[in-house]
Amino acid sequence: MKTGLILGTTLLLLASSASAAIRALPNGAEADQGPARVRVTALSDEILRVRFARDGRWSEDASWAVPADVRARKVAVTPTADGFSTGTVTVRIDPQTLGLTLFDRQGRLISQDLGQGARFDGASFTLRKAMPIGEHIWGMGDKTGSLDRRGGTFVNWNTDAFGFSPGQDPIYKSIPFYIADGGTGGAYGLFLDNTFRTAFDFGHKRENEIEISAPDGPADYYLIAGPTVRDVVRRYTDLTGKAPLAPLWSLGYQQSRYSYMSDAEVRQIAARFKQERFPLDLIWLDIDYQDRNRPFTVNRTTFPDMAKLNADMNRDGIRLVAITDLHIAHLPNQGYAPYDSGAAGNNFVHDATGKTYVAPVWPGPSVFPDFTRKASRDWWGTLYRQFAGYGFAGFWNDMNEPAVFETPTKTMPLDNVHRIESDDFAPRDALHTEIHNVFGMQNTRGTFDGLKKLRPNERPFVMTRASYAGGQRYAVTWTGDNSSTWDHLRLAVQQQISLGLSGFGYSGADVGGFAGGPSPDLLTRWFEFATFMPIFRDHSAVNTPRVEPWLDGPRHLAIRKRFVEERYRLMPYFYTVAEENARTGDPIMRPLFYDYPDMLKTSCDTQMSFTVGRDLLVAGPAHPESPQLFDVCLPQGRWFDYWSGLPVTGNKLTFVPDLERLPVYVRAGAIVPRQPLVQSTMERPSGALQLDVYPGEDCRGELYLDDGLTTNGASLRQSFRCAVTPAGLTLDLGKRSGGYRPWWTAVDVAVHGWTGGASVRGRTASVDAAAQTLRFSLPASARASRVEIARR
Ligand code: NBV
Repeated sequence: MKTGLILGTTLLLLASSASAAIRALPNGAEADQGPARVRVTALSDEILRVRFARDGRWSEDASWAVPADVRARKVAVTPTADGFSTGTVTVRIDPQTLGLTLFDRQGRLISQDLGQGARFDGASFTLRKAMPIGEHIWGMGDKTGSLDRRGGTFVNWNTDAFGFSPGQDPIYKSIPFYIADGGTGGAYGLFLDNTFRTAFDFGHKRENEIEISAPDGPADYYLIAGPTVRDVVRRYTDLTGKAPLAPLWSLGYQQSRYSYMSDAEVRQIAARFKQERFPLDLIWLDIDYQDRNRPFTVNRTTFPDMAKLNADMNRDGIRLVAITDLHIAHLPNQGYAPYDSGAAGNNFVHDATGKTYVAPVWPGPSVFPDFTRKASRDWWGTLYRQFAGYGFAGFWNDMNEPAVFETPTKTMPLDNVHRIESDDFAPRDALHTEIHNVFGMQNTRGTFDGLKKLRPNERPFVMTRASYAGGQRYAVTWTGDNSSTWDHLRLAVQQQISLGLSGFGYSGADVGGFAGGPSPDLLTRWFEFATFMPIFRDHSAVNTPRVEPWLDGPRHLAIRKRFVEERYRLMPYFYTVAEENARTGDPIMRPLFYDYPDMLKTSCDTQMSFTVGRDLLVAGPAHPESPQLFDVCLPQGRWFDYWSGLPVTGNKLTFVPDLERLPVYVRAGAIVPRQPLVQSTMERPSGALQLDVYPGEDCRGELYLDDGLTTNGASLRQSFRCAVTPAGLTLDLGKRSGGYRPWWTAVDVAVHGWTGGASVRGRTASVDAAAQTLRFSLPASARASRVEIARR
């Protein structure tokens, strides 16, 4: 029985006699059931925060993932009989169970709780959501298995997983965020902001049901309405932050190995790249440059002059990145400054008895900075002063799950104590059970913030192995210690797509595999795929066969080089997509359904297909190791073959696998900016900017450019449009915005799919009939201009 409606106050009583009241809040609603209480608030029309108080008391309103100013966002809502509506969604709270149902404004179901809104049992709780038949589940970060998480069950616990198998769980990262795609009300996202060892079951235990559980910590989650997957990803990154635009060089080719042992060896590697004219931007220094594996030291015998090595490499267009593990060697009063300064500031994690926790890692007995204290992160940041001075371009935070040797748990004891003093957390002690999953993320935050202080105008580059939701604000990531198998090549595609949907737009996997040794064909294929992936780093373990690109003879080298060169030619497009990622959250490497939802229903096996931005589609064979014919399915609409520039007939093609070729397509309607080949992004391209125009629907392209390095420098933005007209084609070059002066003075345009003669601005233009390509040049101009192209 409805008992009352008091408008004009914050109290809206709509309870039946048997159930609790639903109280309206200016930005949401609250309800009680026994001692439990739920509060649903709207941060925006599409992002709702759901919090439970198990015994009437709210857990602390603080978060590592969602910054305080974001949590403070609110929009006014309209109270309804059993909940409220925002501009886009309606929430109903069942007063009996505190279960939530979310609808769009047309009344279509987005998400629905099963049973209680949250079931509490001691410190633990469980949430249950309906997962209608046909709904796909994406996200959850770097987890293995298939891209669609439906049917799977996952645990979030950052784990050093050397040589992990393609089904292993958990591995390095914890991103308790999924996207449910395919319900009647469109896609939604759910982010559980709980750092404990949470578990997600997507219909494994009970069909058509999602069960989320946590052993402890806040029942505090965000529901993000779509309706598209793109909407959800963008909003998830509104919530947890965008990955800042990384330096341009991070998109270049990167060479690494666990065991580049000396200055001389690094120089030899660099010289060989130069000799082969194989483009290269980065060489990574793994732990072997250090003195007895002690972080922030250099072995002066093997690396006598780090500053000179950096400077000499830079002269050849190569930058160096150094590993800096977080475990500090336990060497009291032995002149090892990282230990002594850390101990002086009480910066290390304590054990259960309050003593500094000491345990073995690479340097032997080690201590672990307490990254949950801002003061300790600040101190950690200062450790980079000398290395930044040497000229290292970026840093690599490994082992930060944290990995600990000689213990079956591979990490520190769960009752170790962290002293949180950060953000809007109340200063308090927290057990490792709570901090474990954010330890790596806070490690990278210390590194990132430290580098910003040391080089205020430069974009910090940090790569991390472990992280948590929101960690994309501080570091890019890679998938850890994979193996040299075809399954791992497949897995890398899946994991990197998934990471992109989970906020980490920049990711890489060790090309060729870390553990083991790839066959020549596997390494070549991996190069081909990695050409189109965000981070392209060839890396391998010590005591495995070497995998520098020239190692399998001239044929393989030539293929690998051809692909890497193509990536450098595509750099303007890549960088533009990277900037889009930083601004919008749209991943660099995307599943086909991101921009082409019809691909969810394709009959082809597309597990090795993805797009770079919206316009480039890589359609790799699902089983590149197999000699079997394979099918490529393209999304609705027309496509061009990227390599030949010719239009494709039909949307389903069949190929004979060929190691020399990776099928890549361009959307008809794309305008792709490219550049002349360079050997490193440090080299200024000489010649014209190339614009490849692929006429079709919604014809447009973008270009973003800046110095690739600094944070507040000038930039350049330009949009291009084209339209098919009765006479031929018009190409609009938009007005350039921003003050950055580009390297080109001319623009070479190639219009693909052109048959017959042509005149451009009234003058006869040259058409390559076999390639169906019309080419002409324009002087580069900052002003908007239109080019009329007529058929002749
Ligand atoms: O620092 C050595 C390696 C590194 O090469 C690898 O990429 C990391 O994932 N590191 C792990 C430590 C131990 C590897 C067995």
